[in-house]
Formats: sequence, C-alpha cells, structure tokens
Amino acid sequence: MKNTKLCEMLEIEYPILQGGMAWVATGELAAAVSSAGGLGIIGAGNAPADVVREEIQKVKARTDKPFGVNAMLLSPFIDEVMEVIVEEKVPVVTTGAGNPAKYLDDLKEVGSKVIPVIPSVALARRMERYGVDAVIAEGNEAGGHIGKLTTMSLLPQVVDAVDIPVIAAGGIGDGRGVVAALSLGAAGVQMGTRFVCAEECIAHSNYKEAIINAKDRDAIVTARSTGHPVRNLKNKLARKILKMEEKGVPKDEIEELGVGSLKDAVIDGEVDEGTVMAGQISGMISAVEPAAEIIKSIINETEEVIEQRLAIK
Ligand code: TUI
Repeated sequence: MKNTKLCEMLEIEYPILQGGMAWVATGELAAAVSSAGGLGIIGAGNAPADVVREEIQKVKARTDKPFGVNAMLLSPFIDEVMEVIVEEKVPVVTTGAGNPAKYLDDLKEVGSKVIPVIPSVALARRMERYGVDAVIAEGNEAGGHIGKLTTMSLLPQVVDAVDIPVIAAGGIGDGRGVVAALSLGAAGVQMGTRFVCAEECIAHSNYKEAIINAKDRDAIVTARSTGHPVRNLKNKLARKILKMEEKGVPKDEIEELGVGSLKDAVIDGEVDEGTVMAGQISGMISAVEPAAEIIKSIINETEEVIEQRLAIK
C-alpha cells in the first residue's frame, strides 16, 4: 500500500484522501488526516474566502505535511476562494459540483496539483485534455451532491478512458472497499463519511451519532427534482422534501428548504430538521475514532485482504 504512484505525486504515505466536506472538513480534521499519512482536505463549501484562508492557516500551523482544499464550484464566493487558494499555494486542490477549467492555469502556476471530482467519462476525458493531475471518480453511493452512476460502474470506465491517476470515491468505508477500488484500477481512494466520525472532526456529536445509528437503507436521495440531487440520512426534513417533490412543488421551493440546513445539522446538531449528508456506507460505521486510528485500521484491513483473501492458490 505504500509508495503508489499517487503517493509519489502527492507526497503522502498512504493513498487515502479525506473528502472535502462543506462545514465538516475544517482545518482540524484535515491536519489530523495529513499528520497520519493520508491527504486531509478542507471543504470550502459556500464559505467566504477569509474563512477558507483561516482554515488553510490552521492546517499549516499544525502540520508540515501536504494537504488540500476542495473548492465547491457552485459557491457564490468561488472566484475569491480560488484567489486565496492560489495565494496560499495550497498543495492539492480538488473541485466539486462543476467544471474547474477557468481556474486551472492560475493553480498550475503556483504548483498546486489539481484533482477534479468527475461523475462521468466525458468530463474525465475533458479534464485530462485540460491538463489536470488526476481525477476523482465519485459514484452516487457518496454523500452530498451526487452524479448518476455508481462507483462500481463509473470507476473502471474512467480508468479505461484516461491515462492520469483515477481516485475512487463513493461507497468506500473500509479496507475491503479500498481493495475493490484498487481492483477496478484506482490509484487511491477518497473517503468522506468515515472521516465524519473522526474524533478531530468538529461535526456535532448528534451528526456523528446519526451516522453510527444509520442502517443500510437510511442514506437516501432528495432534491432529484431540482437537478442537484443530494444523498442524506432519512429524517423529518428529508421526508418532507420527498413528499413535496412527489406533489410536484416547484424546484425553487425545494431548494429553499435546503438552504442553511447542512449547517443546522453539522454545527447545531439539528439532525431531525437539518440535512445530514452521508453516504451509503453509513451503516458500516460503528464508532468515533481518532483519524490516525481510522487510517491505520483501513491500511491493516487492506493489506490483510490482499494477502489472505485474494491469495488464491
Ligand atoms: O461536490 C460534491 N459533493 C457535494 S457539494 C455539496 S454542497 C451542495 N449542496 C447542495 C447542492 C449543491 C451543492 C455537497 N456535496 N461531490 C463532487 C461531485 N461533483 N459530485 C458530482 C460532481 C459534479 C457534477 C457535475 C462534477 C462536475 C460536474 O460537471 C458538470 C459540468 O459539465 O459542468
């Protein structure tokens, strides 16, 4: 598991990226993951640029290891956030929810590695042509804003279509998932939901408990009717949104219900009437652990599966 090509490119010990989740992935979590040998990623979400700069400085104060920022391309502050990322020479920049083409030259000029999340083969190909360093193929088992395909089908098709490293995301919860992703051609993995339940993650304990208590079918998709489907844990708000969508309520009204609802859940612990974004592997998570323990156990499981289960004689 050590020194894969992706590890060399990103100068990390293990090919495990922590998803850059809005509100959840602050400097505290990113620093803990990077210190433990993975790649910690700050989630910029819809945060203003000065807040993103503070989180970047938090990580720099806590570790000398490489780290990343996820730039959410639908953010109203995206241009200013990208300026801060360039000024701070962030080592790795992942992007979500859109096409980062217009920011690429500035990021490359300061030496940032650029790794967009892509939900399709066509976008992966386009990104490769623009000169990105790798792509993250995210299947719709993931939490939050999702694409149409599952990881199992998207990942190998992207691997076949491009020559740059492909990182797998969506539906990976432990070492078994890592081996599955590697089998499909991934150079590494990104995990979000598992790291929400890291001790260093600032998410409210109610949010972590909601994930720990979740069963296999609890991470459902709402807001399909808006064109921006979101995977989140079934609760009072999710049921209300689904009912409104069934009735054909206009998409503006549905979107309105989502505004501020992630913060309500993550920061205030409002897990009934807020949005608890989480992936389908929520049902596999049973404890809050330090980030270093999460990484250690994933690496141990990965090596165990490769050595013992896959050693077909
Ligand atoms: O971005 C994510 N996950 C997110 S963003 C987020 S905040 C948000 N909340 C509600 C609505 C919208 C955003 C919560 N979770 N994952 C990465 C991801 N990117 N998934 C899918 C995509 C994606 C979709 C379309 C990437 C590119 C894309 O391109 C369209 C195009 O051709 O421009």
